[in-house]
Amino acid sequence: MTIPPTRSAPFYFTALALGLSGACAILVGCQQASRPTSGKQTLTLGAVVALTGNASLIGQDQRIGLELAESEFGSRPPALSLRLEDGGSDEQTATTAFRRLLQQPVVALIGPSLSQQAFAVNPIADRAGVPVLGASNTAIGIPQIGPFVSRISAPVSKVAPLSIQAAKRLNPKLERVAVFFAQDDAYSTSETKIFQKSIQGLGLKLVTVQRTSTADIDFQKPIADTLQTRPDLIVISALPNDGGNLVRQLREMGYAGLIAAGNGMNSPNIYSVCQRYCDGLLIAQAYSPEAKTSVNRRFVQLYQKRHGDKAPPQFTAQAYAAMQVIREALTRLDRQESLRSQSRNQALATMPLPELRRALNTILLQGAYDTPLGEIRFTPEGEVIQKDFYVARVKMDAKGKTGRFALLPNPSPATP
Ligand code: 1QQ
Repeated sequence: MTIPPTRSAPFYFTALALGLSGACAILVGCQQASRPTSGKQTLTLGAVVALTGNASLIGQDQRIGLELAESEFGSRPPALSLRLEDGGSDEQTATTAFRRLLQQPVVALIGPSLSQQAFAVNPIADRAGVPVLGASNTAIGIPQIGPFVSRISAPVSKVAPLSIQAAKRLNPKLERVAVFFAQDDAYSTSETKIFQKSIQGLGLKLVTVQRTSTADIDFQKPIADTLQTRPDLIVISALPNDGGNLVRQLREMGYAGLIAAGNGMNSPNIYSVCQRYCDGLLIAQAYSPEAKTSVNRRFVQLYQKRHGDKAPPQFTAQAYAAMQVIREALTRLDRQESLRSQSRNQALATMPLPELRRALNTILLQGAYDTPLGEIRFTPEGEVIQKDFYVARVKMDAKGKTGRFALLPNPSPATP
């Protein structure tokens, strides 16, 4: 089974018109009024990922993970079909996508790709009582948006310090650190605080902090200013296009020291932006393709069947894990409801949708999940609890066309 391609607006409005008797301007309100059930044996899960704009290089990885998860888990009872919407890379496009999906009888939502978008759109789903599971939102404060918001993407506080520690191990003489961050992006502003805290915590000297924008493509001036401060490490929090261009221009302008990038550049799709200059980048990871669990082996096998012998990227694994978590929570809920109602099937299909969403949110946060990311649990607030993190160093091929995220030896344990 494949994910239906991103649908155009007319598709959703037609589906909506066919699926509902009577026009409801805000469907969520109608659902609460009439308490409809999902009505079908197949439940619907919505997902909003960046398929256009700056973050689309990340969204492409996420889409693959969702497609693999749907083919692996979609048809297991209770069957789950995925509606994927392009959330773009800005708040407005994500809002439109969320509103479209909330007009469907979705049991939950995955996404949107960016924290910047999540802070804008997750409150809409939260108010409607629809669970939202973030698959790539890492800024501090995401689970605190509301009781229906959780995430499987580990926060910057757990992941970002690891690449600074790795840089220090690679160059023990490291002293002077320059920081760049995109000041108009919530993840970047959140991550840079953690980076700066770890830089100072390790006794390193913060020689300059440069504020950029996710829309920037030319960094000559901030780079020239930075090089005068003679850094031995440059640390970047930005999205793939601006971050990739920054890395390329740093090298073109003669910087030869270490570069650590944050989660915004955590995709092999950056190769087309920074090309051979991506080589050597340090990026901490919330996923290891090398993890020896049977769940991860199965995931890697599914990925490689479609994508050759490449290693699946972190965002693909997180998107897959997000759908797996929702799938398993629904299965547990189905079992619980079947026992309670003593009916063998359709227990969830006959449940009023608002109740189903509420029960799903509750049971989802209570479970433990054996995913390709390792064992995942949640705090009652919806923050992910994950054990293992890693640091990769990008190795480009001689032509600078392709490369790989090579995990550094001695994976670092999570900071407490
Ligand atoms: C966030 C992120 C992005 C860089 C991933 C898509 O971590 O916005 O929270």
